[in-house]
Amino acid sequence: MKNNTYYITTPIYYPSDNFHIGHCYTTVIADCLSRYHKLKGEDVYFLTGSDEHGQKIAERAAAAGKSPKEFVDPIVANAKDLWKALDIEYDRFIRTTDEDHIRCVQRIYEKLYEQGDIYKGYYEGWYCTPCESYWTQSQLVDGKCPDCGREVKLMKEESYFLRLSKYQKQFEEYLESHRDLMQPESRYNEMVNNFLKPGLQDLSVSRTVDKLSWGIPLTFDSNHVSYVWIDALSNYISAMGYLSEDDSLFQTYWPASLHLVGKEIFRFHTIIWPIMLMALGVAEPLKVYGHGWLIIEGGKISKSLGNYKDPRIYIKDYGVDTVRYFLLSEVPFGNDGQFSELLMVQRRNSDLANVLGNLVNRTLTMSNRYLSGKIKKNDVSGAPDASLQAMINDLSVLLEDKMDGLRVDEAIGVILDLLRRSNKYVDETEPWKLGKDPEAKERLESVLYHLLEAIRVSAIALMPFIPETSKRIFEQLNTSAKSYSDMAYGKVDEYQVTANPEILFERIDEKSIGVSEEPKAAEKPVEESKPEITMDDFSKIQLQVGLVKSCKKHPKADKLLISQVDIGDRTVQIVSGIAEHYTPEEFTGKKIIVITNLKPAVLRGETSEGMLLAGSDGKLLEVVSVQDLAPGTKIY
Ligand code: ME8
Repeated sequence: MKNNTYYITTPIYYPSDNFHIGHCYTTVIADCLSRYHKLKGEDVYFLTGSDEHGQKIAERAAAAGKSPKEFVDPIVANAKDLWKALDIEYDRFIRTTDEDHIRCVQRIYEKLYEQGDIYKGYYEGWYCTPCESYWTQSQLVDGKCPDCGREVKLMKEESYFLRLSKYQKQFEEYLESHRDLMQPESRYNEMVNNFLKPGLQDLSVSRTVDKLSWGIPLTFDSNHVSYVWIDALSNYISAMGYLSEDDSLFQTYWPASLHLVGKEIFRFHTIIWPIMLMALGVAEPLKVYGHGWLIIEGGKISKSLGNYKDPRIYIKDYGVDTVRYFLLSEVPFGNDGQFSELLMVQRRNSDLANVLGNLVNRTLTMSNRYLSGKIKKNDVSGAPDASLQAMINDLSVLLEDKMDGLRVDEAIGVILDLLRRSNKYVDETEPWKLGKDPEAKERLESVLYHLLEAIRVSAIALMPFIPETSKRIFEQLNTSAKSYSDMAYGKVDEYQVTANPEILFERIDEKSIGVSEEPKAAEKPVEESKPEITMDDFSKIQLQVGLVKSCKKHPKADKLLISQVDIGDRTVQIVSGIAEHYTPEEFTGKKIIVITNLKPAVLRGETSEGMLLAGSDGKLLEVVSVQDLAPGTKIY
């Protein structure tokens, strides 16, 4: 097992609607990592798919007058078409309605039930009959249903539970020596402080068929179907044939090298999933990476908000590699980042057209103009050669360092550094002058050879990121030296490049796209400065350090979070418009700065007894926080 293998997964997405650019983000990054490991000669398995059971899909199907399966089939077909358009090279697209998955999930329930890790109990909560939904006490608004505002009643319902609590200690011990499981590291403390320290509750894992019929039937109790996480998470091993007659994939590829997920489902993948596997006696995944969100005009792109275009429109307008390149390079991996069509076009123009495309085009044009496209390796060296050769030879090491550390955006950065250096090399060596000097033919050939080598090695490095472009570059260079071991200077003895170089990326006029969605910096309205104040004015504001003890979403407003904040001598409730930038889990445990003498205000039915300090440039928002000061400390 795990001999030169690499098993990578994306979440299985809900096909409650067509997939959007946020789903493309995770999937393109997973595809890039998968291609990178293949390039290095590893045996890779890449899994993606769809999570098709549950209340929401059942409801949407009913509203459309279809069965759930009839409802999701065209959405899944559409998703597969999108992945094709984006050059996603997966090994399997698993659907939770696939026969082998259903059978595996049933066997997992049976095994856990037989060994006593799933038991029958009662699920208790506040039930809203018209909405057919359970709510916890803290989710209620003024004691009523947060969705429809109607009366709720305390109901008790039979449910099976997974004994998470039994495994807490064993899991904590495991985690001590496997901190690598939770990536990036910053999310480790969040999980430990917010979920493990308060103690794990057993998890409800079934619903009775009268409440939810669109789930996997449990074989030991025909009155129950699976509910949410066991069904979904099991896909990572059901696709490998776990507990089936043919489990050769499982034997070859498990444990997963990397589960790539968005930060909002990190908890399920780093606590519930590892404990489930522990109970099953199956090895833990090696890493789970929780990445940030792509946001659009200050908010998360989401199916329910409907604030997005079909990503295929961008692919059609700008080409698949512009979209892939943007998703892979624009956002510091792990953080939230902005998506807009204008930013995508700007990135294409600045990196793909001006740096990569320009270098390839000018090198091929000069190769044809001065040497009929035939360039041999020679030793006639000049001053800047050594530094360019060193950069070419260092690229694979730098790339490996960034990719193995999952810093995908920085990996693109090191490739761009070589391309920029190469453009500078053209300016330093001035081949157009050498071309006019019959004495300098050999030096000219050496200069062009250096450039072709820089392009070739960069194109190998770019294969996982923009595979179609790399292919076009290899075709124009007419070279077969394109494997990972060819990433070194001097691997080609003689080039005969194409006589008809084609432009790789035309520059796109930024004015031609929907610029209204993203005003340029210069066009942004200038915020007026506030009038001068005295020290006296300022001293009226009481600023203190506050520790966020707990936090939840405002049940009636998507943009608001409600936090309980310890300010030393008391706890205050603060309602703030940061839900599109922080999950409640992420925010809990932060030490923030609070204005504690502000007159309380009521925001969408919830009292806010203060205000927190945060900054925003219109795209990103960051709450001001401190490290060591204790709750209640005054800020001057
Ligand atoms: O959570 N930015 O499915 P889902 C970045 N079925 N990534 C985004 C994004 C955005 N704006 N929007 C979505 C589910 N994603 C479950 C998963 S796994 C066993 C079950 C990506 O359709 C990101 O990977 O809500 C996120 O975690 C996932 O889509 C959520 O997809």
